[in-house]
Amino acid sequence: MRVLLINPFYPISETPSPPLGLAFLAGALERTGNPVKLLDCVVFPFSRDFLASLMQDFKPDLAGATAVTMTVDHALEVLAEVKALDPSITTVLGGPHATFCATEILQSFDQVDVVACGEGEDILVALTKALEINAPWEGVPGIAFRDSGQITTTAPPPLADLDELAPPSRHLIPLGRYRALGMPISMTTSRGCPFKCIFCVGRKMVGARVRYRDPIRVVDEMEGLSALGFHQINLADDLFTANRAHCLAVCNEIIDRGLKVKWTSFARVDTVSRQVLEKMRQAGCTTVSFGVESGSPDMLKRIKKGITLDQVVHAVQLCRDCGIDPHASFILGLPGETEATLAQTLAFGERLKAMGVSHGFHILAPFPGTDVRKRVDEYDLQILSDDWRRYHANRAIIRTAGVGPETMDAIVIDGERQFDQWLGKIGRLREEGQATVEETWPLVRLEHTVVIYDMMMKRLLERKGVWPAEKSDKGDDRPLGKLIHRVSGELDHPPERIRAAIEFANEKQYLVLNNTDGLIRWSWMDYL
Ligand code: B12
Ligand code: SF4
Repeated sequence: MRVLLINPFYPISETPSPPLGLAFLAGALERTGNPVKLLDCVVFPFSRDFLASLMQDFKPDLAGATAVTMTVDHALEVLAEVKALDPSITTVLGGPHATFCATEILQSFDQVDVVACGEGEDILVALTKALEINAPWEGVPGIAFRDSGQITTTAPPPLADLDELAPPSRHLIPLGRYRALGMPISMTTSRGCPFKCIFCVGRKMVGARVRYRDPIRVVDEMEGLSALGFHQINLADDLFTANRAHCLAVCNEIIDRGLKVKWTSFARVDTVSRQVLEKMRQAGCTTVSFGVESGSPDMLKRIKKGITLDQVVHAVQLCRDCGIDPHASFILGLPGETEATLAQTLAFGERLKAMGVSHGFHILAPFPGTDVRKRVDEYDLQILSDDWRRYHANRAIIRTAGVGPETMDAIVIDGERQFDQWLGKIGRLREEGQATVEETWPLVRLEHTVVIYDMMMKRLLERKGVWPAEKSDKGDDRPLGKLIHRVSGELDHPPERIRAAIEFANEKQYLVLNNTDGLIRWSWMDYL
């Protein structure tokens, strides 16, 4: 079976990582002999023509899209185009949104034939086998599908043994584009989380029992990613620090190999200790993100977070002592939120800031599958929108008895303004010549990213980066100067910013120059 996997669009401002779930699915499919292609709408602009030519070349039998709640509309649009182009293709939707909305999706969207619930490796392989021999879909585990006007759901497969899984097929992902954009790459060392926070679906996707990968294989993978030029690896485990022995084993393996790699991870404040953090620092960990959620002890109990504010203060102080940057994230608008609890959260955020801890605010998005959505009537919570595109957690789509959406939005907007002010300050210092290269780098990298992203999404290299070679193109930097000139008119950025970004991309070899058969052709280094 030829399988097309689809990563739907979501904005660069959300710091996208290369799609790890799809890479795992592709690995499982390739291992069982199924050719796979990946359409990545995060770093390529989607168009029907682009899809049509991809489908004409590849001729898929099966198309599978992934989605979180905020990206499901785009995933459905792409699947509708797939079906319109070739109705004989079987379509599947999977990921954390579809898993908990299978019936609604199958009832409303004809372009979806199958919904895959939970971890997809075994499901997708079983589905390809069933399609190959025309077997009934009842035998495929973990799916929902329409069957004579009814929706049939099959029992989930056993949770995978992580060391038995095929390695993620990252060669199918345009990693070069993510690297050019400066995005971190993610990998996992475990799956699962034993805790029961009422706003989270992560645990429900991957189970409460944490499964671990062999630390040797984990570090092999890290080594491979670092060799590809990814200097920041994000450990996407739900809870990397869930098990002290596993965490130490991974760190020791990195240290023993002398691997110099920087990485970040998620953790709970009650699962870190000085010994673990010191080891993590020694092994290259630069930042740990803690879900603190609220500065109100009552709220923390209500949302079943199971941590105390004292534990938060202790954990972030330990991080600071060990040389790791702690980051604390809060969720506004959880059940029971009032002006008073918001004030507690803001005050606690300020307290952390005074300790040198960065923090950020999201607003509760009650995702399908969460307890908070399922039992909304038991909480003082009103869900204001079922427009899934608004489930990005940056603006309020809920109100509690005590707080309206405007109040919560104002807090997040203030945080965004502070970030802009910080960038503005760096910009001013740069103009006055009073900032070092290191100090201006966050702003400069952001400027490069924005230009490079616009060039990718406007297909500027494809449209403007190809021309018949002339005498004037000879010499090392001639074609680069011409490229800058040719694309500048299409970009809404100051000329010096465009030049700096393109020179940077060229120097880092994110750009590739091909000069054969009398044609100059610039392209992005797509595959690594
Ligand atoms: C690491 C992580 C991130 C990272 C990297 C994300 C990435 N794209 O790689 C960052 C920090 C960038 C991030 C951002 C966001 N995240 Co996040 N993230 C996670 C986390 C902790 C792990 C994801 C992961 O890599 N898992 C490992 C891979 C292997 O699993 P997977 O991607 O889920 O894929 C498997 C299955 O889902 C399934 N599957 C997936 N797609 C398909 C498709 C088909 C056809 C099939 C058959 C099966 C299938 O099979 C895959 C292999 O087993 C999860 C928690 C969790 N456990 O799900 C939250 C989670 C996915 N994130 C979540 C959210 C909300 C977001 C953001 C919207 C947050 C924000 N406001 O910015 C953005 C959106 C990004 C996006 N479009 O994915 C929610 C999603 C809930 C929802 N219903 O929307 C989760 C579940 C956490 C939560 N709050 O409960 N995230
Ligand atoms: S928020 Fe974190 S600790 Fe809580 S259930 Fe989800 S993954 Fe586990």
